[in-house]
Amino acid sequence: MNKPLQGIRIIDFTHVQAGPACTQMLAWFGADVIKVERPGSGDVTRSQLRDIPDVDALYFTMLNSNKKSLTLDTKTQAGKEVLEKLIKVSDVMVENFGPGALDRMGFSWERIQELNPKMILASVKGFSDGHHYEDLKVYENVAQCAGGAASTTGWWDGPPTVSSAALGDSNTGMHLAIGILTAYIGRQQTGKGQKVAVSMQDAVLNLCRVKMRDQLRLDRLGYLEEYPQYPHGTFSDVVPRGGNAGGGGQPGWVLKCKGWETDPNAYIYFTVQGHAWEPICDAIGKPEWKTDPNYTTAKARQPHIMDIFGTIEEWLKDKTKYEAVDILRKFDIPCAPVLSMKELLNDESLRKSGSIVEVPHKTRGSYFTVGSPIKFSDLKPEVTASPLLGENTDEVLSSLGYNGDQIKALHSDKVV
Ligand code: CAO
Repeated sequence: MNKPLQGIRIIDFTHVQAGPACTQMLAWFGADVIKVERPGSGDVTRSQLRDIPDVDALYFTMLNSNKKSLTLDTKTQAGKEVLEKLIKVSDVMVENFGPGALDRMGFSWERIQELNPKMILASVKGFSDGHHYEDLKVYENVAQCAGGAASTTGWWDGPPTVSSAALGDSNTGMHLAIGILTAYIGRQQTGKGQKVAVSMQDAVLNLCRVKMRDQLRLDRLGYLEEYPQYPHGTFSDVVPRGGNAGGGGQPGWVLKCKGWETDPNAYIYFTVQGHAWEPICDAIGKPEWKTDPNYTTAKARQPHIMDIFGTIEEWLKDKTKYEAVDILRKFDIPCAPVLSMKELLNDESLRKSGSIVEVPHKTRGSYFTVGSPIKFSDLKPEVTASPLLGENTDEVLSSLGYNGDQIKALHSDKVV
């Protein structure tokens, strides 16, 4: 079966994580993604955090599967000519260089449009065009701090805290992928390409929207009833860090299970869903709470919600996180074990669904990586290995009309 994005040619001028995560996903769904890399070194992640000497690092392999690699020094005249030819026959160019780098290279949006008016140019930057920080280079944690995630994550008596989920990087890449596909559909209507840009700050903020909701509520009310600070603590004029609080309308907390003293992940997340109160009482052996007015409504429970969680922890003392979830699932209580990366890697369901896949690689042997988190009824994305540096250089050059001698000359001049 043809993959839906088959026939879409993407120049992948990306590096590190935000851009590569975007183009990898489009490659999974069938796009022909050609990663353009500096000769000799390539994407910096090829050599960052290596676990095997001289072999592409897992940092690179997990963000660049299903792609081709073209080495090209785009600062040389001959390199620019190759890139121009490539732009003329491609649909999309994705880049996440520092601010102004593409312009300095001679490929401004105006120039790209001259070369190919149908081209979609997709960019990731730390901050949006015209923002007072638009000149800043940005990495993951910088974006988490600038987008509101860090100030609202962690403990109220500790510093702002970043998440290990790549809210700044991969999340921005996912936003960009939606933008690219939207522009591509738009092009089918207008015949014209357009520039698509996502800033890492905006992408983080978009995911932190409930915290903006809380700021607006705090401005009006002076308190936030679902936060651990309510009703016994104090609120300032900014959204506080709420620890592991539920954050929505349903209180929740991370609770200790059997073995927590030695196992850092012997915990479950437990949610007190309003309409599931009676099943909760039955599950944890507290049937008397079903009729006690101190417990029957969410409002009545909130002032002593931490004591309620303490009682549930007592109940969890002799149960592993898996045993606990197996009991609670029978009562329809939203919960899950806290899973370590080791447990996730060995999770049979994730392997079966293709969310974690094993991929053969030319120099590494086989390696595990994430597969598509998006599942389709008529498409099974297959993950293939990331390319070696320059693995497809000659193939791409000859598809652009370069003959053997010309390709040889580009190699000997170190243009490719
Ligand atoms: N041939 C020749 N030159 C190349 C090239 C190639 N194939 N590919 C890149 N370059 C050059 C660029 O032209 C640029 O040169 P100048 O600065 O002289 O114009 C340089 O390499 C790349 O610069 P950079 O600013 O992108 O790289 P950096 O390592 O200094 O910064 C980063 C990295 C990520 C901070 C920066 O790229 C950035 O802010 N990107 C936008 C935000 C982003 O995506 N961040 C997330 C990264 S994932 O954590």
